[in-house]
Amino acid sequence: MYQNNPETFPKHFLWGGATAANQIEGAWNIDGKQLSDSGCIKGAGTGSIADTLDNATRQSLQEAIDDPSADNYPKRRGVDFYHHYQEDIKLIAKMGAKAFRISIAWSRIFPHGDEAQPNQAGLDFYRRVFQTMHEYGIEPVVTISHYEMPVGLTMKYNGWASRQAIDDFLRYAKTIIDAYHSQVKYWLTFNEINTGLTGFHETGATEEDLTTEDEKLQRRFQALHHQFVASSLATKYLHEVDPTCRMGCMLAKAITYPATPNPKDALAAQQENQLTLFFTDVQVRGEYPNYMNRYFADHNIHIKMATDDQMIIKKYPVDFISISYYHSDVTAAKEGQTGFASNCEHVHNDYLEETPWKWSIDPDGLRMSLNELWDRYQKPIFIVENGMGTTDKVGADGVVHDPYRIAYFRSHIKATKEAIKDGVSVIGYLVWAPIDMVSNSTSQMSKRYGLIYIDLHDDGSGTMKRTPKDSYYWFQRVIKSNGQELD
Ligand code: BGP
Repeated sequence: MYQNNPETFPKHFLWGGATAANQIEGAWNIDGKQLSDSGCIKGAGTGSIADTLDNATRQSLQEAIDDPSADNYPKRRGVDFYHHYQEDIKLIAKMGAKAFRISIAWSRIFPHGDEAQPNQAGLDFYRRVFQTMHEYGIEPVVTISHYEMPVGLTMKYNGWASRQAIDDFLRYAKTIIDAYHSQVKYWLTFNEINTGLTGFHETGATEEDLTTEDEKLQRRFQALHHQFVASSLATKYLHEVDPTCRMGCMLAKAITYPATPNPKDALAAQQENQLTLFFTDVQVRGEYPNYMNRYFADHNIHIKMATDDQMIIKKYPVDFISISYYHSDVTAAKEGQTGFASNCEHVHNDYLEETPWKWSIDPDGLRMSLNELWDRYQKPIFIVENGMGTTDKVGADGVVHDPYRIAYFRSHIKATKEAIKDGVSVIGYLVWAPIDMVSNSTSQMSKRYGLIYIDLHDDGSGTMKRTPKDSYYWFQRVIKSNGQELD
């Protein structure tokens, strides 16, 4: 039967903001916490993920473990949310947020990852954080693993490359589900799980002992397989403990366009898109898709699976899909090369503007991504990250005037509204980020995303004072009008 699509955002739409423990908390060695992988990554300056996060080695990690200061490791410092959480949540509440996404630092709960008992001080911290959110009527959204695992587990058995990580993760996941299921209804297992395709940063497994690209891919896909199983088992447990809770997967959704109408470019783009959708195919449909058999054969990848793994993945898929969306990509087929998704290279999109960090700005890509995911799975979609990282200047009046950020959000919220009119079920939109924080990929403070400015700089100087930017007041109006007032 035909029926009209909704004209606008649904009534209980989850407007709000998102963060990650390793980028905001600081307090890296306080109240029993030990280091996580992310606390062992140096600042990259203007570098890229490849220069920093994915090139960690056992030696670089050991040097970091032996270094007792936060000077070279900005994620140890964060923006001291650990001591500012009440003030930050109050400001986020005043903005009108209905939902606030944080992640739990695994190493605050199980400091080295293999303890038999959790760290009570860590558990108490998040209980207080969720309590504060509820006092302001804010719905917590929790990522169980956001780009970090206790570095102890990387050193002990090379992170997710080892099957042992499934058991250690489950002990941690069950502990926090037991502790918070009455406070937290929306859970996500692994942040941007598809970034595990580039290695250490997401898998916690170093690769210095490997030489060829295919050997590295073998390790990454094995690690990701362990995460798929762990994610399904965590979903199973969540539903057993509390059927009112919902588990989501989390995908870094970047749509890839072909560079030209040449079918070779279109094929390259299709394969790149499949490499992203593979993750939701597994986590939502519960099956490894056939096209990946081809990819695994082309790259000589053999994933070791235990007898029940495929059954577990099939039986316990996620309840909803969550995505981050920042930009789109363009791909061109490379002359003379064959092999699934190794025959292409990224090229510039001349139709789009970019941020100073060269991320394209493409709201239509968000609308297409939402349609694509809805068509493929018919599961509710939660946008749990969208935003613009750029430099900000504090004005003479002490406030950041950021029309560029407002323009970015406006265009992406409009695109979301269009997708809803297209018939897509979108349940929420969280900005990245309500507060400034240390950048994930470059560890800079100067790459700012926040609607609230934090006076902290790349060299660690600053008062940590929090001040709303113009975008904060703009978003306040957006939320108040449930997305009607966007100008
Ligand atoms: C996503 C991550 C976040 C976040 C954001 C912005 O990939 O989930 O952790 O930081 O991107 O990225 P960046 O800080 O690298 O600019």
